[in-house]
Amino acid sequence: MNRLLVTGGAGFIGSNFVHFLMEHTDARVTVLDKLTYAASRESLDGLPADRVSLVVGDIADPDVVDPLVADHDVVVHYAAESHNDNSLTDPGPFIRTNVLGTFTILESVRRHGKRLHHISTDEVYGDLEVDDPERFTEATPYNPSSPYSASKAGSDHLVRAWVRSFGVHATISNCSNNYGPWQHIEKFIPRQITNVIDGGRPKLYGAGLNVRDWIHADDHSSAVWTILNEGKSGQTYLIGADGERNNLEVVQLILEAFGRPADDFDHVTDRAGHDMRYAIDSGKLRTELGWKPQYADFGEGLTRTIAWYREHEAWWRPHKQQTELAYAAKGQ
Ligand code: NAD
Ligand code: TDX
Repeated sequence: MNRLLVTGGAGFIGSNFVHFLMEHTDARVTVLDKLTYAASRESLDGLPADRVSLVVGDIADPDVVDPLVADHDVVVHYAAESHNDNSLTDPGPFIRTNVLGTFTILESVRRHGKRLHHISTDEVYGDLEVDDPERFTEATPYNPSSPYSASKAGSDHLVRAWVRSFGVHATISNCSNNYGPWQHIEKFIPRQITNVIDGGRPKLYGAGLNVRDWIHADDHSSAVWTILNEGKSGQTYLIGADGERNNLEVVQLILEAFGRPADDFDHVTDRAGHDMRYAIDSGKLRTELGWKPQYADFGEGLTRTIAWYREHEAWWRPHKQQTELAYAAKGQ
């Protein structure tokens, strides 16, 4: 497991995973990333050059993927189009990258007999009612709502089929909503933090009562590392840290951190088909593989994330105006 090919390693969660590997393991990493609008080379700055290299390329291009897969022990597959709102505006790139890109990687790991870990999302299970006592488990039926989550569900099904039909050595993890450093400011938490830094108001879709199950990106990374080492081939593991909060609560925590009034936010146009609630039961991962999250306290993780965005204004500032103009055009 010494040489890892990490697709999407210049994005939010992938880059956090590469930092995790540098800090906690002796793995060597090649990042394969197309450097879309969501990527940032800076997220990989300062990492040891003898252990991390970046190849700029498309996971849907077999000529790029195949020689890289041949040359590594394991593929950890993060690359994706990841934003639900964008999938509602233009679903095409989601099908191409998330479905065709995963197919391309699967054919390559099959050809070369390599191990794959596929990164996916809890959104493949659809949503829950706010008052439903159930949480998602590995046995929950797939029921995706958006073009994004449908494309991720499609990619999961491909991985499962390649395991069963071709004996590909693969594992899958479905994680809940991540927060932490290097997350693009189009996403909920960094959008609101940077709005408040700018003296603006957070923007809540609809009533703001939708629930997300927040996990720090570092905890996602440690879970993936655990699965890479201890996970059983063909298995799916759900990753979550018991971090359920509704969006209004999160906005009010952010406002409180800046000393702003609790009602200093706007309600804006709701997302079409907006999933109500995600909630993960990560019992299998904890019981069978012995994983547990380090960030037990969401408030503390959020405080550190707010500090990070305050300290890294030069990183997000160039994207802020354009991101907000695109939202404003949709009444959001
Ligand atoms: P992100 O949008 O921040 O990063 C995605 C990365 O993939 C970017 O660096 C981008 O350049 C790259 N990429 C996109 N298309 C590519 C292509 N065709 N070829 C090569 N690289 C390409 O996304 P993220 O939030 O870091 O999500 C990473 C993975 O984790 C995704 O698979 C996503 O579905 C999954 N996930 C995300 C969350 C979350 O809360 N963000 C939760 C669960 C699972
Ligand atoms: O400005 C906003 N206001 C708002 O109320 C934005 C951008 C979002 N929201 C709401 C929508 C959701 O209920 O906040 C919640 C979180 O929104 P996103 O950050 O867009 O995340 P979500 O749609 O839940 O999906 C995320 O988690 C699962 C990731 O983007 C996915 O890649 C991952 O699979």
